[in-house]
Amino acid sequence: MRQLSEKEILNHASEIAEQGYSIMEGVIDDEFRIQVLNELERLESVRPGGDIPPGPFTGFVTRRWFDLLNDADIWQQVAIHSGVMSVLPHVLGDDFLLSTMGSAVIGPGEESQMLHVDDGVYQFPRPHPNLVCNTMWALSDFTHENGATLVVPESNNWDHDPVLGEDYKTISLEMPAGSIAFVVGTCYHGAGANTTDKIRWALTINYCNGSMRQQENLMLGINPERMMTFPEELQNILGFKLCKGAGHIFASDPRQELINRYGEGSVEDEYLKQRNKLHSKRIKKEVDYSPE
Ligand SMILES: O=C(O)CCC(=O)C(=O)O
Repeated sequence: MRQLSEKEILNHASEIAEQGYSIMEGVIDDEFRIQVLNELERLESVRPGGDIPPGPFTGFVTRRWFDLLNDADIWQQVAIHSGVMSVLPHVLGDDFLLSTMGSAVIGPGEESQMLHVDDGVYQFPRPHPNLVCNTMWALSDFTHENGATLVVPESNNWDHDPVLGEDYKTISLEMPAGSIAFVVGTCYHGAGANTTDKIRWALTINYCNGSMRQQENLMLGINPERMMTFPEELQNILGFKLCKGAGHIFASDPRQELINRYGEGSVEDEYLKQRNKLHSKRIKKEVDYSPE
């Protein structure tokens, strides 16, 4: 992956602070991008249609796969993309965590998503420090027509969350395949409508301030023995280190106790053999992911 210069890192950080978003172009190598697309095709074959039932907020023809760190190893590399890892400390502080990883594969005919803020999940009054930063991975070109993410520039600096039914002036985050856009958790945004006959291929990889609860229950969802085989950088953002004293075991850094208990770990996890078989049961459950 292309390494960002210090100047680029600071530019992205200041754009995020000023306008709520910033686009990094040319940061996903083509080979890697194709591997991720192939992995999404594989997910379609084992968990067809995505991991959640169709719904007004998450979409009717949008495929969202979750719990990706229990799938192919490539997701471990996605989570610690070097450009993302170099900019996020300037947005969320040094102890930021991975919060949730998902796909956002928008099919033809999908309507635009309700504008929302990603840190709405915490219900904290604004203004507040940055709690969340999303990264939108363009695996295919993002255009206004195919549903590029819509943002309301500078809304990150407003003192309230979006009001339902209000008409906001949005722009489309148009970017070529291979780009990643940061969208800070206070910025009003949502997926655009896909009016084309082609799929918009994307990932949404979301990070949070180290003092916040992760949105996806990564520490319970992944077998600790399996986590021991992950790169250290990924272990850190899953919660293998302290954040200002929080997250300890025996009042110490948790990593040592995990090493004592699980050693080098193992990629074997018996449950993963049946996980995909439960897919159809899982998606029949009516889960409402819409913000309250
Ligand atoms: O897919 C997009 O462009 C935005 C996704 C998003 O904001 C969400 O799913 O919460």
